[in-house]
Amino acid sequence: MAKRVITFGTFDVFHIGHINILERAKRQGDYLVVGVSSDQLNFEKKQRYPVYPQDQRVRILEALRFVDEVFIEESLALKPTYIKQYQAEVLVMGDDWAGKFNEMQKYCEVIYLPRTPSISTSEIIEVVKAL
Ligand code: C2G
Repeated sequence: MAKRVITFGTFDVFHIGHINILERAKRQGDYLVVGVSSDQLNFEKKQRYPVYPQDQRVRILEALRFVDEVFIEESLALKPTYIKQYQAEVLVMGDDWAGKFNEMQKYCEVIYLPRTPSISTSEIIEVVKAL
């Protein structure tokens, strides 16, 4: 049976760090499911709404050849539900989240991959604002 991998994120103002983590996440198995933070969840996490609305962030992710399925993540607390619903055997996150999802080891393997250095959505927003 295909090994299913799950990952989560906002993926706002899509950039090379997002490509790198998704490509490496896919290599942990055969089928990659991505949970995209809803606009509301992003507001709760970061006290601002994303630049790209959730429907556009979903469409960008769906267009990638190494992403097989995309859904909207409505709440951080629903991780166990999503892991079971999508039958994920592996959860992949960037290491800015290192240790934060160890509780999910009850449901699947949890892997933290190194972030791509020197790029983030927040930095891009600051650079563009300053132009
Ligand atoms: N990322 C990365 N390198 C970067 C920037 C981001 O590897 N330079 C990774 C993050 O570690 C994360 C993914 O890309 O695994 C998505 O990043 P964000 O959109 O910033 O995700 P975040 O808002 O942190 O949401 O339930 C968990 C959260 O929803 C994660």
